[in-house]
Amino acid sequence: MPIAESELILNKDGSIYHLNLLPDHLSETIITVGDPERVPTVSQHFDSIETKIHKREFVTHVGYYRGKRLTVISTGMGTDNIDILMNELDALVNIDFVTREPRPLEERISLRIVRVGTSGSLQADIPVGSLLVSEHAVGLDSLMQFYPLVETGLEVEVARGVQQSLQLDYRPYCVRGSDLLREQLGAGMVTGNTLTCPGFYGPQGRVLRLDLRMANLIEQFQQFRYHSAEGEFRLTNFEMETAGYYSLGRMLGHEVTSLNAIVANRATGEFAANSEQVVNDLIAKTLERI
Ligand code: R1P
Ligand code: URA
Repeated sequence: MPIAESELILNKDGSIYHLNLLPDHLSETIITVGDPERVPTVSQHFDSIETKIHKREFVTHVGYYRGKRLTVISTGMGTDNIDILMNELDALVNIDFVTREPRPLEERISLRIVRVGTSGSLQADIPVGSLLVSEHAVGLDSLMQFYPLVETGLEVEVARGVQQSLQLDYRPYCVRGSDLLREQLGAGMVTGNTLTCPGFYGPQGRVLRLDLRMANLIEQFQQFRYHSAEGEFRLTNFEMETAGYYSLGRMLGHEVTSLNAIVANRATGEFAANSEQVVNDLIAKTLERI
C-alpha cells in the first residue's frame, strides 16, 4: 500500500515537507547541529559546497570535505524537532518517493548521523571546555510514549532508577548510541551518559523567577547512580536532543552518536567564557575524524 499524501508529505518540487530536501541532496554521513548559524561554521571547512537549502530552522549545506561527501543540517532545539528530522532523513533514503513504498529490507540504507551540540555538565569533575561523547542517553521528554522502543534490561533498570529518584509519575527512557561511531569520533573525549530534558530552564533545574515542583533537582541528577556488572552508571551532562536521536536511530536502523561541547557546569555555576572556541574545537575534531 502506498503511503498516503497526508502521511508522507512532499512539496511541489518533490522535496520532503520540512527539510525541503530531495533524495539526491543527501549524503550518507550527516553532521547535525542545533543552531542554524552553526551550519556555515561547519561548512566553511568544506572544499566545496554543492547545495544550500533552508526551511524554518532546518538549514542544510551539502558538500565535500577532504573528498568525502558530507551534509550538515540544523535542527533547532528539542526532541520534537528530532522526530521530524529523523523521520524525514530516513524517508529520503528508505522510501521511494515515486511509488510511496518503503524500500525492501535488503535495499535499506543506514545513515551515519553525528550530533555536534552544546551541553551543560552535571559533575564538578567534567569542567567547562570538556568535549564529551554520549554513551547512553536518558530521555525525560515524552517522545517515546508514542513509539515501541525496545530497551535492554540495563536501559530499563537505569530508566526506572531515574524515575524513582526523581519521583516522576512516568518512566523516562534510556538508550545507548552507536558504539562504532562513539569509538571512531569520541577517542580522547569524556565518555558520558547524557540526560535529555524537555526544556532548558525548569527541566534542567534553572530557577529565574519560577520555583520548581521538585526540590534539589540538580542534586538528584548529580547523585543518581546505578550499579551493574558493567560498572557504575552516572549522569554526566544534559541537553535537549540526544535521547530522541538515539531512540529513533535504533528503531530506524541508523548509526547515531552525540558529541557535546561542555559550555556550562551546574556543579560549579560556571559558564565558559570561550564557549564559541569550545564548539569550534569540537567541530574541528569531528571533521578530522569523520
Ligand atoms: C539549548 O541552549 C540548546 O543547546 C543544546 C541543547 O541541546 C539545546 O538545543 O544543543 P545545541 O547547541 O546543538 O542547540
Ligand atoms: N545546552 C543545554 O541544554 N543546557 C546547558 O546547560 C547548556 C547547553
